[in-house]
Amino acid sequence: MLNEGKAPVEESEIESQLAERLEEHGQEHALRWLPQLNEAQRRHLMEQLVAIDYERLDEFRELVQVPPTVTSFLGIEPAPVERLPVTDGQTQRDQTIRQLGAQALEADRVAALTVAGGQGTRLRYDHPKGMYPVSPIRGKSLFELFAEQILAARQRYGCGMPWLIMTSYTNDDETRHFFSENDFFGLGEDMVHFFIQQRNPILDAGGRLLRAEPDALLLGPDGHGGTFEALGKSRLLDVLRQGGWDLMTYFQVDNPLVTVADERFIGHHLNKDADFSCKVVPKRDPEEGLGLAVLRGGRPIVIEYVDVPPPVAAERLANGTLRYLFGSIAIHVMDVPFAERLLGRKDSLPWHLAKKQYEIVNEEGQKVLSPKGACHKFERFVFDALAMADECAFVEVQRQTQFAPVKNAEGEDSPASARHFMQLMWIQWLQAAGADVQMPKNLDEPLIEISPLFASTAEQLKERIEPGWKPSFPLVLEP
Ligand code: UD2
Repeated sequence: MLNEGKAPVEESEIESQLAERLEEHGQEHALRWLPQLNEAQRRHLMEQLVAIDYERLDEFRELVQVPPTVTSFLGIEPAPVERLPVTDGQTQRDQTIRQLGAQALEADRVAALTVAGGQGTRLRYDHPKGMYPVSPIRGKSLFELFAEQILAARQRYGCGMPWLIMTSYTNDDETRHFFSENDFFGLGEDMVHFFIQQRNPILDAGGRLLRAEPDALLLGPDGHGGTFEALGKSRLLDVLRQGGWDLMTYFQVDNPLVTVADERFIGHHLNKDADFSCKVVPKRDPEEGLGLAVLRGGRPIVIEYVDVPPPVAAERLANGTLRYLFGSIAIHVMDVPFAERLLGRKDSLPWHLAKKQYEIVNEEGQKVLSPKGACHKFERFVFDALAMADECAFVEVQRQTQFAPVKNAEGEDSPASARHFMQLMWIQWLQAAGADVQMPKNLDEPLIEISPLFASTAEQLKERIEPGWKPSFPLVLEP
């Protein structure tokens, strides 16, 4: 929301207008910061203050003062989901639908989009999360694994598949450097497009601006829902349209199991003539941190888990299954024209407020830790776009072959658990392909790694190995 990148304004003009603007928007306290600074610092802070989108700041101040009401569950029901096929009839229908997806890939309609602007605080890794060396034997980074999937899709479908990567102000330089150091993993520099998400001021409980440094505002990325605005600003939607890519396959940087070119998922999206679709899995337990796939007033939406009252999340049907069973694993297909339509709407995505703790600069100019929950951060969620979609397909996928996010340093959803599930999946692929393999007792040791360039799915592995083959471990399959 800072108008960064705008033409510089004359300094005298800035000074004369700034005080007035700050007062008008309840931020006069910021004027007291300026005399404490040297000339260069003063200029830096003034530039940031001038660049604020004050209309949006007013919106945030209002949200701090009158927080949005708790999500009501009246009129909310579980959403219909395209389930995994079980019967022969369903499997046949699924095959036909997969064809639709394969045709779209062959027609070079699909671009990949990764959101990688998050701060990755929980992982305690001091670099962009995509650089994390996650694969069990080769130690390939998340970015490299995705790049190999894209290369594999290009080879398989004869398509161009560009890759759009959303970064943030804090990790953009390092991310770009990583790609250029690795020669863009063979994807071609011109087919990897980085775009930076916007950042918003973080406010105190009175709706007032805060500082992270004596001469810098406390700012935070605007959430993955910022994808649309950032795509618009970067003009990448034009690049997609001109190249004939009218579908985007969207995934988070934290999930090494994602299938980037998923024929079945893309097929369901097209079969339903959807604008925005969503992969879902049955929730592990009521507390699992997945947004719920529901209908509100008959329209599909995702409600973030923090907004679901625990008794609602825990409701069960007579047969014992959770009433709100399906959670979003944050993998989507969206139409490029839909993203363009969203950009044109003033009322696009709502803001969500998170109350957090940050290191801030106090009125005396000292760095202190704010009280817990005292800093108000504003984010948008990409799945809120569903409310503006005409059609949506919620598509069930198998958790263990699609979702093993790297979020925490240890325990559940950590690099160790992701490696465990990657190895589990590859062994199951081998078994499904007819290899003579027992499930090892311990999947926490490095045992197996299959490059996406060798096979990106179980079906592709089946094409590559002989039934009855007895591999020895550790096993690395790569081209
Ligand atoms: C997200 C979903 C949750 C579930 C889960 C699955 C939200 C609000 N919740 O939870 O419903 O699907 O994922 O793993 O999304 N990111 C940015 N810019 C930002 C913030 C995040 O690019 O400003 C990216 C981030 O790099 C990561 C992804 O978005 O790839 C998810 O962010 P998160 O870790 O904050 O989401 P989480 O785990 O709370």
